[in-house]
Amino acid sequence: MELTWYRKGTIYQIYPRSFNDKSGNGVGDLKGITEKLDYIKSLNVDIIWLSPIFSSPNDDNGYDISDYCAIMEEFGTMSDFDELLSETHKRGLRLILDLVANHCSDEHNWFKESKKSRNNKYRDYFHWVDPASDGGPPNNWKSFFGGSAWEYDKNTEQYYLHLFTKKQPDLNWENPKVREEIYNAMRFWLDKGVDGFRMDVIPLISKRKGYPDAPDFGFRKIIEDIYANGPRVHEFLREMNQKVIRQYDAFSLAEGIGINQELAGLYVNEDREELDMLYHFDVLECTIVNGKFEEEIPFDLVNLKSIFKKWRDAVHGTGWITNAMGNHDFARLVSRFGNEGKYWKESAKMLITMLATQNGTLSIYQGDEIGMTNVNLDSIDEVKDVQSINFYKESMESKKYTSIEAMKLINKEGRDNARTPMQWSEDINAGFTEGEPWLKINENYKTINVSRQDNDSNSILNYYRNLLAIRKENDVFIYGDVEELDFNSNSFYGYRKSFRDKGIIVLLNFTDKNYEYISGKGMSMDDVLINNYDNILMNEEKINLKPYQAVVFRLSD
Ligand code: TEU
Repeated sequence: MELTWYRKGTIYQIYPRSFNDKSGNGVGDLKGITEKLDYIKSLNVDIIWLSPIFSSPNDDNGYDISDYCAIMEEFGTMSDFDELLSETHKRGLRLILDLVANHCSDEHNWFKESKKSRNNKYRDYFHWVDPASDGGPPNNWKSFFGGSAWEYDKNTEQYYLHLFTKKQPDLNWENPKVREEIYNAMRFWLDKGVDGFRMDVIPLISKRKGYPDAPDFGFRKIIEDIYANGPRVHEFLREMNQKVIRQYDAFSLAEGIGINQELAGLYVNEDREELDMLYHFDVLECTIVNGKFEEEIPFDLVNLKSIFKKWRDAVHGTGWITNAMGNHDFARLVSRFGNEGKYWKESAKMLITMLATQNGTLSIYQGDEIGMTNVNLDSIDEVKDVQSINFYKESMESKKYTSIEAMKLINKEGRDNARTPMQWSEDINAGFTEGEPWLKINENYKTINVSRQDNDSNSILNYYRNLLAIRKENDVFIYGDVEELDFNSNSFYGYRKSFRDKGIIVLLNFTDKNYEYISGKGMSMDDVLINNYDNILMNEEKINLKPYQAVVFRLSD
């Protein structure tokens, strides 16, 4: 595959609400991001992805858009955006926006109009359906955030569909006018010079005719078979590609909810001209069976290896993916997959070494570069995420969990973990705001913060910088043939990669114990590209990896 800029690049995801607040209203803003562009550049990333910055009543923090071509007031103005974009480009970075095209806000003018009457010209911008014969919802679909996916409107006596909260009505993509509205919004931003879009829940845009009931086979499969991958999704995506994306030097990144390896090619095979890259969920969901707060399975390294392998094989030579292990919807990377305690630093560095050496574009999430951890919220009053709040309410109503148990689950898996404000310094409010932060700041900000790590050559932050610089120089990190080593080990992850005439070998200890890897053949201290410890205990026969040690060797030609 040709290693185009977006394939070679590293994506840095910003959750603007929690990044940096310049105005003092307690909410991060665009000027705050502009102020930190030199910091972002210093990470050696290439593409900034901004979670939604558009007008929104914030029921789901911007994933409920009320005007696609206006900036959320709390975040600043359009001229702040223009400045951010031009300063981003000045530094040789790219900027992509988060396009939420499956649904909008119920406060969007389209929906307000649509609700007025059955004859309103915006009525079929949405999925309005008659009640079932018993007066209840048209089918058994559940919202991702709890309860029925249908909301009744007394005035017009029909239900509308909302796969997320009831303030996020699903748009009706069958209607060509809706598609044109979305394309126009995309053009508006592309004409300003943005470099592409991350496309929120894009596999959900085409609904199944007649809205068939979902069989009772677990939420994950329901997503795949009933909500996502609808009959016209590929036609819509091709149209979007031809009419919009291809007209610009831009790329599209699909949030891959409901897309498994068999279906991946249909979305991202290069010759199909639909989407450029897939952000798959399997790593993020590797311990989650059927959605948040439900039964979890323990982390299993062999399973993780097979996920990476399957995805690599699924798109090899034909399409492209990005790999991520954290974002604004999941618990913190190091808390979930690493070791928050004694080996916090080592495990954070090991995890990013693994991700940065997988085939595909690398996506990292703000704060992971300094090893930010999960937060402890004391009571439901401190919880801000609508998914967690709904879960709490439902748990209290159904008495499935006590309040203490529900809070425990929220603190473990809830989305606020990843949304606490960025920890810049030891100053008040972690240097994030001079106002009252919209969400609690993690109490550990005095020890975990950017300013402390900036000048510490041994910090997680400087490890990220170094690793990403090395990745830029070594295409074999990004792409190549992979040979697994000791695949069945649940403690050790190792692989040899080759691309063109270059090769590397990656050795990762996933435990807090030493691990002896038998064979030091072809590996020499002179060929170490990166190592998260000061030294390596090795000889010709074996390498003794320290807890969470990660080493990448260059293989001699
Ligand atoms: O997420 C889609 C999505 O699948 C999430 O609901 C995810 O399953 C869940 O958070 C994991 O528990 C996207 C956005 O990333 C998310 O922030 C939005 O809330 C959602 O779409 C609706 O727009």
